[in-house]
Amino acid sequence: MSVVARILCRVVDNFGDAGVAWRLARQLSSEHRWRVTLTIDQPELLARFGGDPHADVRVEPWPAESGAPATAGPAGEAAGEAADDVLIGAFGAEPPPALRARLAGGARRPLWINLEYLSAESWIEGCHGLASTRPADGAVEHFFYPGFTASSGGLLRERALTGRRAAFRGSQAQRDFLRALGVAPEPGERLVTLFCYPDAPVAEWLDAVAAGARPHCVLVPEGTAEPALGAWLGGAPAAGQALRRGRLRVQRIPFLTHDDYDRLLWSADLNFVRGEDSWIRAHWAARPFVWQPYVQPGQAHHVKLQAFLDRLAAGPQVDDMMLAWSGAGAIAPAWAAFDAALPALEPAYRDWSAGLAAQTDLATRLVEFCADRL
Ligand code: TRH
Repeated sequence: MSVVARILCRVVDNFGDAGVAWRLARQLSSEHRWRVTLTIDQPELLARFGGDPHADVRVEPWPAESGAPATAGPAGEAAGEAADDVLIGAFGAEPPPALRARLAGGARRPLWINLEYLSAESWIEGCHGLASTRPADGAVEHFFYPGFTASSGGLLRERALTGRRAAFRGSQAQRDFLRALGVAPEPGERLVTLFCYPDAPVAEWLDAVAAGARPHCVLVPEGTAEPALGAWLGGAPAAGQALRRGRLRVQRIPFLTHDDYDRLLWSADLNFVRGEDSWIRAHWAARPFVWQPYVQPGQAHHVKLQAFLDRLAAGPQVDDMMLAWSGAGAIAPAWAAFDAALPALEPAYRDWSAGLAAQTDLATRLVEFCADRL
């Protein structure tokens, strides 16, 4: 019997909440044959990520406060539609009132799961899988924590992903992909992608790269680091246009679909990523990356970053670079050391990625978690 599931997503900001919810919805549908509805308050964001010919996800806008999605309750059931078996609130999304009422009791109340944000901190292992009963009405919420260890909820990774990456790298398809983007790497050039938050030290880093010994081409998706780029270049490049300074070319590229963003990350020698979803996609490129965590009040993101660096354990050059990229240290010396060490660092990133890819992925863990409780 196919599980009927609903994922609830309310976008806080940026793309990550929608990106993770969409990716999970697609995978539950295409790989686990779940019948998935994604209820989201900004459905227009999904068009930017592209689709999946193997997935059959229904998308519904977030209901007005007084209502609920039609299929969730008796109205939908009367119309011949199955009620939800599983309700997944992404990142603490509280169900709309009518759906929330169904969680309180009744013979067919859905299994309620709160999909948390990813963290490398070890405390999440103690919380993963815990259930909490709401005193007001007895609704039971289950906490599902993505993470880097076998005792956590794991990481999102599609079944065929590493095979697709291996087939793509070095292929004609890769050359065609880069050409279509207007990217023409020059001999000896290091290809870098840049996706970061506005407070990353972009201008200082570009200065350091431009003054360095090795040529670099930095690809920047539109909407990223606009003010810093504009100020540094005296006007940001238009899509496809490359501006050169010293040993550096900077090129603006469009915001890509999920699948093309993967191809971009696989094509680059070094990826700067941020937040949650792009961070994990950079893992699956199995190449060096620099991660900028989502900036939080009170420098809480530095704790998250340090927890990750402790797990990655790739050495002081990596630690110093990622800390400096998040404002904890000077970027120019950190980059100089990281840049020099990069070739030697590649195996550490590759091994880290391979170790994680050998673990069970998040969607499969979630399916097993639900099967034990349904
Ligand atoms: O956009 P983000 O900053 O999202 C963040 C984080 O999720 C953070 O944890 C959360 O608290 C905050 O949102 C509200 O970064 P993230 O997570 O990497 O999400 C970016 C999404 O955009 C991801 O799904 C990949 C996708 N993407 C593309 O599809 N094409 C592109 O060209 C780029 C640059 C990104």
